[in-house]
Amino acid sequence: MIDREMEEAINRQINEEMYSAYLYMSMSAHFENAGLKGFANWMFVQYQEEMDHAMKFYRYLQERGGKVRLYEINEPPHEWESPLDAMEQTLKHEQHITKCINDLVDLAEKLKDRPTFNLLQWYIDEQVEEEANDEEIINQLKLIGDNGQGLLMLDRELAQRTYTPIQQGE
Ligand code: OFO
Repeated sequence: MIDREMEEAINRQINEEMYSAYLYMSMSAHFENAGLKGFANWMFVQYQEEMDHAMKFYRYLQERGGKVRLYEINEPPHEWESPLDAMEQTLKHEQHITKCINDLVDLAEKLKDRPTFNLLQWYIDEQVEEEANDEEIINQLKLIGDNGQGLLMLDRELAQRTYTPIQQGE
């Protein structure tokens, strides 16, 4: 049976992941309206991955005999000044999520909760990958500057991203 303090912290993290999903779905809609279908696709895949992150915690909590509580999800922004602005906000948000995961690791250590500590290793790796992906796109956007042709090429590249569901127990 999972410790109550950890149960509450994971429920809060489910909410963080749901907000992440909401944020990226909002960005996807924004890019769709802006005619950048590749960026819209990339963000939609990101939205799907965030739902997986939430569900991985959700299932884990149930496996450990915890009670899932779903809290209210904050309203995300609807507009961004430019693709660079949206990607910089994405990176900033992911850095916040990394901090949340690190705090959960600290709590797992404090409570000597080894199963949760193990689970969190997956999220730590995922955060490294997410921040690196965002940084790569930000660097490309900075190189592109206001070159419309370059932006369209990047948009085409981002259209290639596909969603691979995470396996349970992965
Ligand atoms: Fe973007 O990693 Fe979950 O929130």
